[in-house]
Amino acid sequence: MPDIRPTDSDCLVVIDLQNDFIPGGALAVPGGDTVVPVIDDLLDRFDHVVASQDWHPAGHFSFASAQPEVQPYDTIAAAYGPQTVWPDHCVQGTEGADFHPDFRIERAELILRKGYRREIDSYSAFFENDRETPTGLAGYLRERGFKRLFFCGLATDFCVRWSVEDAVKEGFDTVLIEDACRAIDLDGSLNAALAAMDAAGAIRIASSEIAA
Ligand code: VGL
Ligand code: ZN
Repeated sequence: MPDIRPTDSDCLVVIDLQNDFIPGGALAVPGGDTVVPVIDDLLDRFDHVVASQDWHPAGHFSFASAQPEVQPYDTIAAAYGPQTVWPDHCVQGTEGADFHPDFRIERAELILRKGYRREIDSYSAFFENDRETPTGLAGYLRERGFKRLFFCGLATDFCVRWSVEDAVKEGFDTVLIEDACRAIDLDGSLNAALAAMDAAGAIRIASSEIAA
């Protein structure tokens, strides 16, 4: 039964719904395309929407191609700790960095770009991977008066997970819309992500629980 009615203090946060994370893209998330219609439906149920956009300079240090002797999905030691290296993706200004053509980005009141510092990756939409450089999103959302954030998008086990955990830490009531996300799932990272989000205090719901 749909029992959640979004109000003016609720905001839908759409994480990285970009071409490179869709099958056919450079860092395809399996089934990533299937969330597009689910999220399209959600857009009509929220008065307020923000979107994040992964936005790397060419040669970003998180690209395997920028590191000697590593393959995509290996882990390297960054100055701030372990960092997975990825295929080149979401390079600023490229088609891969564009939003999926069926995502009505015009519904977003803010587009938050992240990952633009060459030496720091940023999974979370709130803090970069050094865990101390803020993106400014928490301040924006607080100033807008939002109390509860609903997360959807790609990928469940990386950018969605890290954003959800930071949202809880920043004091927001935090909800994961599980069927509006898909995971990369490296070595069990999806189950680890769900457990971590639960432990943090986020709640998980289905999109059908949100009233139209
Ligand atoms: C993401 C890996 C690298 C994501 C972004 O959006 O989950 N994952 N960059
Ligand atoms: Zn990235």
